[in-house]
Amino acid sequence: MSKKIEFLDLGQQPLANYYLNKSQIKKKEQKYRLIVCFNNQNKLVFIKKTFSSKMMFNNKYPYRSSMSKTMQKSFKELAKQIKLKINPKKILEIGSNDGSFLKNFKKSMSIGIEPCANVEKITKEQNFNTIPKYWDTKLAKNILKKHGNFDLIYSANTISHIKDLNDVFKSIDLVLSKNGTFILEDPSLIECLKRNTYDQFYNEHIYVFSYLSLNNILKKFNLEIYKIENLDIHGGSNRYFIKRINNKIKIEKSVIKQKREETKYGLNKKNTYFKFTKRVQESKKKLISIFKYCKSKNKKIIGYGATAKSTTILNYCNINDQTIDYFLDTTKDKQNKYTPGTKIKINQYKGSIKEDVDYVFLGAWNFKKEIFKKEKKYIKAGGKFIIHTPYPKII
Ligand code: JHZ
Repeated sequence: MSKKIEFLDLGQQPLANYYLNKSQIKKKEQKYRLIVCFNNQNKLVFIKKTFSSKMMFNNKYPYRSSMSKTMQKSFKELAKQIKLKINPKKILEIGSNDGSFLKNFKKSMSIGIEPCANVEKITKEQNFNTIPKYWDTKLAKNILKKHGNFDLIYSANTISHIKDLNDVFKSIDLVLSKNGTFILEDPSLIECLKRNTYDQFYNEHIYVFSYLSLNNILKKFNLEIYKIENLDIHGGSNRYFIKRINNKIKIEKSVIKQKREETKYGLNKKNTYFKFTKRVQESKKKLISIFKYCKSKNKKIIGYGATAKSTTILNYCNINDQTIDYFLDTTKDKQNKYTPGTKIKINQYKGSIKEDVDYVFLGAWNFKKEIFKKEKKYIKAGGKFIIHTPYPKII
């Protein structure tokens, strides 16, 4: 019997990517209770309250995948691998954002689907073939009629954002060619639990997938995973290579390994999730005590990378503009706005941490390596960061 178990309550939260204008900060924001659940039948981990795609992904969407060198490099390397090992004739990308992946392929062979018209426009302006629509069976049927099947479909950080997974995979089944590959990339549940990154949960991340849960869903559509790459991207992601069950490609060892690891860790058991909840509650206490300690010493704290993820942390731990003076961020559409719920100003990042600050809260902790490389001068001068994963500390 299907059973949904609520295991984590992250409190009242605003919509993660809803950065506020100055005129909006005095107004009441829409909030919801962020509760995370586990389905002990199909092993899916998901958030209880969801919002429509239209509400989350529209022509005001601020996220750009091109804002990090790490992402650009990852897309470039994947494109190289695809050309070498799969050599597709036609590529479809679901959730193409600002074209960071597509730009590695010939314009004539690729199509990008991106429902956020303001972001889609960026890729279209570079003469890529992009469609500003949501991925569903209606669109899949139209694409099939107009362009035929695709031998490669790629989707990074998008499928976990779509509520109706049955419709998602039905649509994939419609357009994927007989021997085609669907590459799906999303944050990894086991890494989220190991690293205590509860901030992977927010309104856009409806699901955080494991191999165990994905495989259960894919079976219904005669699809299966034949290879898995564990990536460090976004704090630990998995890249799943998916094929039709009757396609004879060998299932690689990486799949067996992932299954073994997830089972050993207990991703199929509810107790694992309740243990995680305890760690998250401890993490909250510790992070609050670090901020309190810094403030008691009259230290200046700023934030670095106003991420969607940090919306969860800041609101769950009640950290607002009384604690963090402002955030620095490279994204134009976030600058001069305020963080959702906690109303911390976001300033333009000007090439390095130039300000006289004592501590920098790392909102974009998933790009720690890239950021530390950039901020050598600040670190050399004794500058410190506050980070919440795997446990809150000053580094
Ligand atoms: P980043 C978004 O989440 C939303 P976020 C979405 N739901 C998702 O799944 C992931 O992306 C993929 C800034 N930055 O990538 C840029 C600097 O300022 O962790 C971004 O605003 N300086 C679709 O928002 C933010 O940090 C830098 O040097 O959690 C990073 O956001 C770097 C590297 C980034 O995703």
